[in-house]
Amino acid sequence: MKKLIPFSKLLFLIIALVLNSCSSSPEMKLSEAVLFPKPVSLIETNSSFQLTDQTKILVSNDSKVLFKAGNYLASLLNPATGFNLKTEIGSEKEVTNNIHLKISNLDTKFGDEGYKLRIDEDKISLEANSVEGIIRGIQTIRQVLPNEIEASNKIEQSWYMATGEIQDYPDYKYRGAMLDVARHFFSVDDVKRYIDLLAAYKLNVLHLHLSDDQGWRIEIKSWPNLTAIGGSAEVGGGEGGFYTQEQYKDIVEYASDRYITIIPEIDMPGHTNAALASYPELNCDGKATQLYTGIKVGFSTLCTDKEITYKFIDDVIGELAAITPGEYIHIGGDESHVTEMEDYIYFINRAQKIVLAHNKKVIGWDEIAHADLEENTVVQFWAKKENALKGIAKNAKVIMSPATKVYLDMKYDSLTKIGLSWAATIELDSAYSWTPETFVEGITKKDILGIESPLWSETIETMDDIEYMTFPRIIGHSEIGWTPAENRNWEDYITRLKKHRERLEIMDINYYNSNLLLE
Ligand code: TNX
Repeated sequence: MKKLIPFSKLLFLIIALVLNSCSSSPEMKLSEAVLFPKPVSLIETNSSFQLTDQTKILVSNDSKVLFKAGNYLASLLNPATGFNLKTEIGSEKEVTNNIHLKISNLDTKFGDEGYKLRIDEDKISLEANSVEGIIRGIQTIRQVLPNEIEASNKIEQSWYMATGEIQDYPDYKYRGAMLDVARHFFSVDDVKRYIDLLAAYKLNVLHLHLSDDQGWRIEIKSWPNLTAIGGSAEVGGGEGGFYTQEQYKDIVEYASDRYITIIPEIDMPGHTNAALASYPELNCDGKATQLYTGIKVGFSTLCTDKEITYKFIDDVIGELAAITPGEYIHIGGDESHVTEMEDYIYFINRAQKIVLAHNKKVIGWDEIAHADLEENTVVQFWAKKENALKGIAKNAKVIMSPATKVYLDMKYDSLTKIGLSWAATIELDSAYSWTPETFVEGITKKDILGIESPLWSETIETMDDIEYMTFPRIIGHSEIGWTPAENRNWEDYITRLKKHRERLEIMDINYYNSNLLLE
């Protein structure tokens, strides 16, 4: 007969096992955390830290911005954990079980956005040269936690993080996305959600394309018809809309709390039908145009030889500069097919001077390289490499937005229901497999400010559409901007992205479920 273990002994054994598993830290591997963008270096120490309702977020001095960063971290952790984590001022030595955020003097290679994240069994320390780096590191803390941390409602589970150390800093200092709110208008809440999604992948710029042929989307108090008339249309005949200056400031502040800079664009001298329909005097023939709801490009132009045009630009840029803390204003300059080259150059030269007079620097699409470029003017490469090279020859830095790789409005393949395909269809592998500093012969790393992924909205009508075209391609773009080329490869990327799908689902992102994710 088999010898049975007495019930009391068995009970004791079970209790001992349970107690043991509670008190000691389970072994976990930091290298198994799915991190986007991939960090520069990672060392694992094979244990774990447990986030509990007793964990404190500590900031070492009473810097207001650091305290705010602590509250931002708490706001990311509290919904799913159901905890009520708070930021406190104190030293990490006082207590265990804390997440300590600290400004320190890291090596210059960390710059403003780099960070050092050390996860031990009993505490976490996140250090950076500036709060910007703390905000970037907070995104890594998020990703080291279980996927469920992204849930908007409380989930009953333990919150372990693998221990180790991550040292991380970006390859390029400008890592942006652009949203076209002119062809279709998107609400303040949609823009805020977009900002949150960009922040999670350490992007630091949101360029808002605020005017085009189909709509004018920002209140300009000295030219009220821009929004009263020009704001009332959009592609397909919808009602359009615009941001009041107060709403715009709210967006700017929301972005700035996540250390994302808003770069506003007023496209000129082409792509201006909404303005031309609002004010007859901006037209060479003195007659207002009709509002436009189609998707053709290149048919409109401001009248470049009327003085009122420059008064108009000065007023618009003046009001916009006053509510834009970022250093850049984007003046468009693309596809001005009905402006004579001579007039175009004259116009772009004057427009740059106006922006400078309002203490901002200029960004323009690559065509502006035909003009004389002011010191610090940046050329955004999207189509013609000759233009980008011309800009570089004139001492400009370049933002890399090659339409064939980063245009988020391009279809994934011929079956994609929304989007365009004039430049290419862009599957996940194509979007990921390129390198800014080798993409165009003659454009080298020192010429490049960074990369930006534009989402044009001719066919994009809802937040679901925005998410579908943006995700997951932008995750790849974020990695191209952050992670040095020698640390990136497609196989490793797609393997991590497959594992990341569950998190995208919990984040409720309407992403494109490519066949490449299913194999
Ligand atoms: C070209 S990219 C444009 C936009 C369109 C886009 C559609 C650029 C500077 N101009 O006006 O929306 O193609 O993909």
